[in-house]
Amino acid sequence: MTEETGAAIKLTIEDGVAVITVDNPPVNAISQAVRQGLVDAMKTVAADGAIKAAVVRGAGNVFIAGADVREFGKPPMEPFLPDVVAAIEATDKPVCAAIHGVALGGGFEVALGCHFRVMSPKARVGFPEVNLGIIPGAGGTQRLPRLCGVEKAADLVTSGRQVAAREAKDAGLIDAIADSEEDLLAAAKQLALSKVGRPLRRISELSVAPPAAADFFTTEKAKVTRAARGQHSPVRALEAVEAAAALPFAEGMKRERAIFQELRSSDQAKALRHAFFAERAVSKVPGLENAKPRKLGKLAVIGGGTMGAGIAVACLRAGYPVTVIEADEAALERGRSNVDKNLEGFVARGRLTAEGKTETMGRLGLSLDYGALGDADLVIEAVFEDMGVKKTVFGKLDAAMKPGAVLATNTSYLDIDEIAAATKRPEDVIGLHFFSPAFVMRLLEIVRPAKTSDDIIATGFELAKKLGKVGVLSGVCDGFIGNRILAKTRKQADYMIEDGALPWDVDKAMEAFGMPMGPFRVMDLAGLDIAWAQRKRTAATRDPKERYVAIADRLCEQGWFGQKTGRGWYVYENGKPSPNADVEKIILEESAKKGIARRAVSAEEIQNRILYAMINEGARIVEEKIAARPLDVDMVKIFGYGFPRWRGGPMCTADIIGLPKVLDGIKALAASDPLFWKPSVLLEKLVAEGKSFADLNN
Ligand code: 3H9
Repeated sequence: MTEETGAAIKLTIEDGVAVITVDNPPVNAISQAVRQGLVDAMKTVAADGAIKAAVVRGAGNVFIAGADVREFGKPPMEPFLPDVVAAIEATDKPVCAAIHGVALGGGFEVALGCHFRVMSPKARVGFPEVNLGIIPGAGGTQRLPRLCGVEKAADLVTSGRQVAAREAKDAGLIDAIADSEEDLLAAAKQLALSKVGRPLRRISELSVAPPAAADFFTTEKAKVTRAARGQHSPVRALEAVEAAAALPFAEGMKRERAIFQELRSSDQAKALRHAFFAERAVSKVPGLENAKPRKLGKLAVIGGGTMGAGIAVACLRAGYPVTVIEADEAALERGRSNVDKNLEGFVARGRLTAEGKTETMGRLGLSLDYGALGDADLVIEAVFEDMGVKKTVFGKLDAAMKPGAVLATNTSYLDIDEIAAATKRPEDVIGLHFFSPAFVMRLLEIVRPAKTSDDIIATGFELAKKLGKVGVLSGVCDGFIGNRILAKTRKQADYMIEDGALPWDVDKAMEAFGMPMGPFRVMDLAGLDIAWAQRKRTAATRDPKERYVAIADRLCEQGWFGQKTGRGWYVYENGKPSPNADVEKIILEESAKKGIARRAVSAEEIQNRILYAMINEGARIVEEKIAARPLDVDMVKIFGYGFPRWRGGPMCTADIIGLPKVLDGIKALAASDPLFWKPSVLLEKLVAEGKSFADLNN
């Protein structure tokens, strides 16, 4: 018998067991209809004498992915999830959750309301709420410690990490693991039936064992706060677990609900929701809906230096065979050794076995001959950043690659239209801009030259997905989206040290803002020599009216290139940075040379000048259609430059601050530096129309 209790929930009775299926594609998110359907199903279970037990399961690929995040910005609608979970738990017939795919957030809370849980071997459970700026809000923080202790519960709710079936079973989160996904329903039904007439264990009725260490919550709070870098939700999730240990269940539930509701409407939650949806929208570029990616079987990389080898490793790790081409035997051997070293790093971190490494190295081909590229479907050029060199390489690629192959360049700054013009097939040329280390950094800028066909762009996105990266489409311009913004923020950082701040003041302020590293520490890490060479190359064409800060040049003249020389903005001893006192002297001299009366620059001013520089340039990038939408800029900054995800990216931050306030701030800064702080036309237009960047994302 099948009973429709609402479109999202189906109930069938099989062998005396009510099989309650949540069917709300694509991920069975708990919408109002799902909540209502579950309550109605529980009423049927209670009332129908033919039903002896029940199983809750999900249709499609997952059990339940959680509450419907799209409902979060709207007024809450009854029935509320804590009541739904309580209704399941209160049922006096055994209820078992049959978990396949994932049970996340509210989905896991529904499972914890059931009296028993069976998982398929490949399923995962977890509470990812902190990543959305909230905490579990339907009893997760209260039931979890009752099942697995406060230590494990604190780990799971503060990290948001997902747990595989084995770990879940060992921690007592589930009762059994089915032999296979096919056996899951039968196993759940059998378990539920075997408990008919026996006393049922309701998690809410269990007590919470106190932590093994008396100071657990104090030390854990310090640890979580440090790791969260300004994000509130992990610390608040810990607070809810602490409440579970201190209060009776009903009181703990009230505490959890209060924190959940407070966070749900917070700016951080808004920003993290934006990041969640933007991460999924970024590959859905307007106008490219019908473009089909080309086949990606074999890949090739030109150049085995740091970047080329890094790209090769990223591709090898994704399972592709990769051929690396170098100019001579010595360079080829260096390339092989670079790949080997990088893979060894994965082995050392326990992320690759020794056999896995051997297998991976077995897929690496090395050659001096472009003739080895005949069967490659896509090649990524990663040679020296020089137009002449790149054009020569592309001429050779044009001759060597089969028709239909994708010819990509990893250039960071050069004009790809010009590179494409060196071939007879500019429609097959694309930019694939990786970030170093290429096997770690998630961002891939997919750069679209004028003549490139849509299916080549789609192939770029397909490769990004296969490599586990976030692909963002960018038009051709100097620095594309990311480095173009970086150039502006670097200038502001330079101006501020000439105005009165010191590099470590700037770094401290930006780290307090939520960046993993301040701009001067990043420069030391990347090496000051690269930007120095670039400045020397572009010196002749620099706008003479533009303010030029020579401090970094003076460091480079001393041979202080940052970490690799042990000295840059900072001095490195045993890898640890401390402020370079000689740098301070140089800065004071340079300010004096220009007659600048140094003044105190507050942390707030530092943060605003860097943030507003990002926002204004980001707006120009959207205005010029280099980025399709503001969300593309946000994704570049979050995945390539460490912009705090909980701020949603610079464009989302601008919306949260309010565009009129941002524009006023930019205009105020323009009073002393009108050349730099010319407000973006788009920003002015949005303010005039009372709109936000988010309006352009939809
Ligand atoms: C929560 O549960 C709070 C409760 O504690 C308290 C309540 C009182 N809602 O990722 P995909 C969409 S908070 C709405 O590409 P995959 C997604 O936008 C929630 N929509 O697939 C996409 O739409 P589109 C805690 C959602 O196979 C489509 O589904 N849970 C939700 O790579 C496919 O998604 C989470 O944070 C949602 N909850 O990965 C889990 N989830 O096609 C979040 C997904 O229009 N979800 N969508 O772009 C995930 O981690 C992954 O989506 C999942 C599937 C692993 C499930």
